[in-house]
Amino acid sequence: MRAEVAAGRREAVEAAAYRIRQHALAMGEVQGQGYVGQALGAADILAAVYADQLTYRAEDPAWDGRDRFLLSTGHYAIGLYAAFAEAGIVPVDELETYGSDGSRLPMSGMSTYTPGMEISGGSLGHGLAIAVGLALGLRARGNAARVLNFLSDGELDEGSTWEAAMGAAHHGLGRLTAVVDINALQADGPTAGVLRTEPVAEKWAACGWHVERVDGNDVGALLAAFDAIAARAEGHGAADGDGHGAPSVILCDTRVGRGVQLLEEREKAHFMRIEEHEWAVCREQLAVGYAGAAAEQAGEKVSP
Ligand SMILES: Cc1ncc(C[n+]2csc(CCOP(=O)(O)OP(=O)(O)O)c2C)c(N)n1
Ligand SMILES: [Mg+2]
Repeated sequence: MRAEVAAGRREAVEAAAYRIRQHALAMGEVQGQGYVGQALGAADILAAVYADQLTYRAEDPAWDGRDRFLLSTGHYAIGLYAAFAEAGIVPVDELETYGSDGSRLPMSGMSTYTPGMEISGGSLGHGLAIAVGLALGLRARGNAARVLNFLSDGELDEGSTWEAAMGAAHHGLGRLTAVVDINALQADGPTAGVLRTEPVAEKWAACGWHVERVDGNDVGALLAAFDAIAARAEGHGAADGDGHGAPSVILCDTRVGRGVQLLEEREKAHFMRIEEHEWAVCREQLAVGYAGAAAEQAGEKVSP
C-alpha cells in the first residue's frame, strides 16, 4: 500500500499550483487568447515537478547536475513559464512580455530563448526521442540526473513517440520518466474522436514501461505516484551511476481549464479566446475555488 503524502507537503504544492494558475491567467490576458486551458489543466503536474520533485538550481539553470524536464508540447510553454516564475528561474515581472516581440518567453517553447527550457518542442512527437538520447548520454557520462519528458495525449498519435518508448525500454533507461497529460483533447477535438489511443496504460506496459495512472489534478495522488517513480529511479543505480532498469510513465488524467469554471466549460478549448470582461471572472473563480478547496480540506463547512 502506498504511503499517504503529508498534508503540509501537499498543501505547499497546491499553493504553488494556485500561483502557477494565477500567472497563466495574467499571461493569457496580455494576449487576450492562448493556450490558457492547457496551463490550468497541467498546473498541478508542473507544481509537483518544480515545487517538489525536480533537482535544479534556479540561479544556474544550465547546472550539469540538474534533472532535465523536457517539454515536448511547445504550446504548453505558457504553463512552464508560470512554473519557472514560481521556481525563481524567470522573474515574475517578465511574464507580462509573454508572446511579445523580443521577449524571452515566446508562445511556443524555444530552448534558445528561455533559461530552463531544455528543448524546442513545437513540432510534436519528438520530445520522448530527445529524452531517450539525453538519458543515454547522461548515463554514459556517469551523470545520475533524471530525465523527465512532459508530453500530451495528442503526442500519443505520433509513431515517433512509440519508437522512442520501445527504445527506452530496450536500453533500460531506469532514470527516464514520461509524464503524459491526458486531457482527452486535441486541436481537432476530443482525443477519442481524432485517434483512439486507449487503452493507454496497457500500451506503455507492453512497451516495457512501469506505469502509474492518476488523477492529474489531485496533488496528493500525483505526489504519491511521483514518489513511487523516484524511488524506482533511485533503485536503478542512481548511486553507482549504472541507471539500468525499466523506464516509468505517469499517466495524468486532467481537465482543461481546471480551477476556472468558465474555462472548464468552454467548448472550443484548445486555443481559447477570452473576452476582455471575462478575465476578471476567471481570476475571481480561481480565487474562490482555491479558498473553497482549502477550507474543505481544513474540515470547515463550505456554503454552496
Ligand atoms: C508534428 C506536429 N503535427 C501537428 C501539429 C499541430 N498541432 C499543434 S497542437 C496540436 C494538438 C495536439 O494534441 P494535444 O497536445 O493533446 O492538444 P491539446 O490537449 O493541447 O488541445 C496539433 C495537432 C504540430 N504542432 N506538430
Ligand atoms: Mg491533449
